[in-house]
Amino acid sequence: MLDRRRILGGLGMTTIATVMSARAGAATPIKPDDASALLVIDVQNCFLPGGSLAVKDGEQVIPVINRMAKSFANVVMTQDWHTPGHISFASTHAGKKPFETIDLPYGKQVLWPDHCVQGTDGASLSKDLSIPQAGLVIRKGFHKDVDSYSAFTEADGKTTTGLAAYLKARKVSRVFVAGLATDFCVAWTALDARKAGFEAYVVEDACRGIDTQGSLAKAWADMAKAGVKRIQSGDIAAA
Ligand code: VGL
Ligand code: ZN
Repeated sequence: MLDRRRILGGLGMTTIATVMSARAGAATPIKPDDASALLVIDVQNCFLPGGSLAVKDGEQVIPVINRMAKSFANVVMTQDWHTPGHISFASTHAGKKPFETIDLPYGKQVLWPDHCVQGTDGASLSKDLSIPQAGLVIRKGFHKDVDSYSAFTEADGKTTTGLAAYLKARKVSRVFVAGLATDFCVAWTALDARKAGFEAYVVEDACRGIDTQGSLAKAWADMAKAGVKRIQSGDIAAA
């Protein structure tokens, strides 16, 4: 027969407390409140199957995001929104191919296939998104000579999109980031959220990455270093 008192005595109080709090942590879902916002990044036709910059399995994020969004009163969506002949397009630079990089005044730029051109079907948000309460759609990347992966700040590192001020005016202090692509627009958004003083979570199963030249591993490492929390959609309390 097991002697419960002897087992507990052997473990010691600290061990028991640690085991219990670890269990409680795993079992306690995060409950989005009025100070929380979901940022749904670039779920646009160009990044979905058949699109010009299709992200592998990108469509799989949509049901996850739709489900998770029901738990959020505050939702902001973003839309990559480039001019024709945008500086981030390989086609703009003679002799350059997609996924090559060039040096621009603001830093290194990966060159992409033409994508998300203003007003085109490819730039439309997916018709399968179902987030009627979304309060703001923020467009980015519309300056011809500057890219903007981040929903907060353009790639020049200084031009703001206004998102931080909007969220602060709404008394939002923590953001949950989901969408496409993990290693570019999602990661840059989460990193800038930290720089702007927000608590930031990236919901891994609600994102998919492009992964070019080690970009996905680097993005997760940069995010960990910046204090971005990596969670799963199941960690958020269902509506
Ligand atoms: C994105 C590459 C170029 C993204 C946007 O949404 O992650 N990636 N433009
Ligand atoms: Zn883009």
